[in-house]
Formats: sequence, C-alpha cells, structure tokens
Amino acid sequence: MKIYMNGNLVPKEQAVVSVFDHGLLYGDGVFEGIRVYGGKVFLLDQHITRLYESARAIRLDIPNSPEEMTAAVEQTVAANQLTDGYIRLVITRGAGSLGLDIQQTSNPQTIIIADTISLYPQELYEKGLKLITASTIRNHPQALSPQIKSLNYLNNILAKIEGTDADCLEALMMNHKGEVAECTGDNIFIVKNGILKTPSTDSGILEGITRNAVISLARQAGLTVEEVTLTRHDLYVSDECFLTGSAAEVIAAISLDGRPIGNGTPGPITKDLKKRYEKLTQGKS
Ligand code: PXG
Repeated sequence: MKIYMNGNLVPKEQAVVSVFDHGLLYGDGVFEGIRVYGGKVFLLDQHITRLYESARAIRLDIPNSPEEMTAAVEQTVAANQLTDGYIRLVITRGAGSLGLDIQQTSNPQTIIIADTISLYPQELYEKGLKLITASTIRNHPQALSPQIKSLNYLNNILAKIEGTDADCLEALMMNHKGEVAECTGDNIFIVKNGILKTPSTDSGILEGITRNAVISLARQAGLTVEEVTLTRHDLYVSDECFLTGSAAEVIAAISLDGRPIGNGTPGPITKDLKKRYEKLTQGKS
C-alpha cells in the first residue's frame, strides 16, 4: 500500500507524522471520507470543496490548490490500483509547540490513504439497522459547527459508544434545541405520507454529500423532498427511515429506541432510493 504524504507516495511504514502534530495533540485538522467505484472517485469535486471549506472555517491554509489536491487523490488511487474502495484525505495543522497557538505550528500534513471500507454487515443492507437516541447531543453549532468535518470526532464517538452499548450500530443525535440532527456518521431521512423529509442544514448537521445526492435523485424521481425541522416524534410515527453516508451509502433504519418504524422492515421508497443511489455510484444515472 502506498500512502500519499505531502507530494510523495511512500510505503505505509514510512507514512508517519510527528508526535508534536496538532492533529494528534488537539484534533486540529480536517478530513474527508470518499468512495471509489469502478476506478472512478465518486463526487470528488464536492468532497474537495467541503475539505477546503472545513479548512477555511478552522483557519487552516492547505498548502496545495484544490486542483492539485484533486490530482493527488487520483494519483493515489492509481498507484494503489484501487477500483472499489475508500479514500481518507486528511490535513493536519502540522507540528508545533505544546500550546494551542496555531502560529507556533508549521507544515500542515497532507495525507491520502486509499483502502477499503465496510461499515455495516451486508445482511443489514437487506434487513435494516436498529437505532437508539443518544443522550449525547450534537455539538452546539456556536461551539464547533457540525458543518466542519474536523479531526475531532469525540462528540460523535461518545454517541456511537451509547449505540454500541445498546447493541445498535448507529445512534441518533439530537441538537441543542432537542430537534433531530443526524446520526454519528450518517445523515437521516424519513418518509411520511409519501413525502421525503430530512433535517435542514440549520439543524446543526454535517451537510452530507450523499444526503445531497439522494435529495437530487429523489426529486428526479418525482418525490417531494422537504428539508425541515424534525422531532423525535416525527421519527417514531414515520412510515420509513433511512441513513445516508459515503461509507454507509443508503441503509434502512427499522427501529428507534426499540419502537418499530413503519412495519419494522425497509420501506418501498427507501429500497427504490437505495437502488437509484447504487446506479449513480455505477455511473448509470
Ligand atoms: N454526518 C456525519 C457526522 C458524518 O461524519 C455524514 C453525516 C455523511 O456525510 P457524507 O458526505 O459522507 O455523505 C458523515 C460522514 C467513517 C466514515 O469512517 C464516516 C463518514 C464518511 C465516511 C467514512 O466512519 N461520515
């Protein structure tokens, strides 16, 4: 495996960062998780745009241009002969002194890993996932905006632990107002009376690239899509529920807090959108 580090492709044993890197010391950095399907990097432009926006939001100047970063991703995929897999693109603040001051850091590290990922067991793509509501709320947008895909994922990890403890592979996170935000690594949708609904970006969520692709696919298919405020009640009484993410793709959620959603199996609109998304990933849409 060849890892891209600051312009070079190096064996993974040589792909190392300093213990003084603020990415390690403080979670100070940004990242993207991107898929490769059939040798093509999926929705790369959108991931690059979000990466640079996340970096800008934390006042991190990425040394390369977006065009150079795009080429570096493609180069890493080619060097690893990856046809179907997963890319982790990471920018750290770089090494500095022991202190928060970003002015005492230098050399942000650009790391690109091309590997494989399987987030959920295949059978759950047929059966659907069980969810619980985490007591850990999503970061307050005025503390750390969930729109920034930063290297500090403790907020999500703490909620994920609550899910795992309850035998659920995903957990629902509410925002500081008690509204539905998203899951720990996935966005959430419901279907109610044939209408597709998902929390709006001002609900304190990461604006998922898969989320946006599914919204477009649904509209193309003639569905009404609403980006709204959702409460947990809306989820409990919904007809269908599903999650979206680069790693997860589209996966049904069949219960929340032990309560079945709809009839407790993946619903027809969920299944249809899952198929349409698969077609899109295969370049057939
Ligand atoms: N919300 C959160 C908090 C996320 O971390 C999503 C939504 C979905 O966004 P995209 O743009 O992927 O549709 C994410 C993304 C992993 C992994 O390693 C997690 C994500 C993406 C890729 C890999 O667990 N989450």
